[in-house]
Amino acid sequence: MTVALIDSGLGSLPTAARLRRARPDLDLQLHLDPDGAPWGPKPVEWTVRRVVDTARRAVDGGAAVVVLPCNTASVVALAETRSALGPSVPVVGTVPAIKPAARDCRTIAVWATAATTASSYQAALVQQFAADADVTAVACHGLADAIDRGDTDAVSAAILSAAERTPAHTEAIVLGCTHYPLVAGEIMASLPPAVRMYDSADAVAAQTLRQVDAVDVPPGAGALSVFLSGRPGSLPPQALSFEAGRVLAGAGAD
Ligand code: DGN
Repeated sequence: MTVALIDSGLGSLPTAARLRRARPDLDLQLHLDPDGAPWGPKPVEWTVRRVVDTARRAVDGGAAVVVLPCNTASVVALAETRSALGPSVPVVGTVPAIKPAARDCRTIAVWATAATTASSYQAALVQQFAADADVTAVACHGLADAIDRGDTDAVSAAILSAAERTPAHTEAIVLGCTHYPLVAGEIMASLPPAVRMYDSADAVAAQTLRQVDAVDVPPGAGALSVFLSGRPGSLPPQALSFEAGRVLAGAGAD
């Protein structure tokens, strides 16, 4: 039995790195969708179908716990994925880390895909946990896709554009897309040094480990299986490095 992580591309790597560190024996399935990525600009119904179909395949392939280490997939498809898989398969979702940021800071910018920043889910999180804070949503057009493609110029341009739309007095930035920790250094360099950064990978990994214990996933051999949509040539270039262990190390995960 395995734990399946489903994202459009490389966004599952920070969470996979933390799971690996905590439980090196766990067998992991990584599902990447180079044919369908990016999910952010897709119609909601399309993303729901894509995520639910992938989750069903993961369970058919032996997944005992399914993780959506992807804010976009979670805000649009978490409820549907849970109801499609039924109560015996826990599904762990991801939401922008607005709650911990609002505990520490009063002015917050949430960097995320357009689908996440426009979602009622994010609005509800702000209402629930950051009603007293000044929260700015910054849609980072093309950033997740540029990270998947390893296009460093497009990554820099998207970060610059987002930094320009981040208010000058911002105290905390929430990385509300799981791809963004992979370029955390460049994001931090684009902002004043005092800005604090929050992401969801620790919380998602911790919740996944609780579910692994709850359904009693037996120890595995630490195998890592990567499932890709489309043709083998559609593998994102960084995933090749990841298979050689370099992206996990380079991502630093913390
Ligand atoms: N990693 C996904 C997220 O957290 O929203 C990005 C999804 C996409 O394809 N843009």
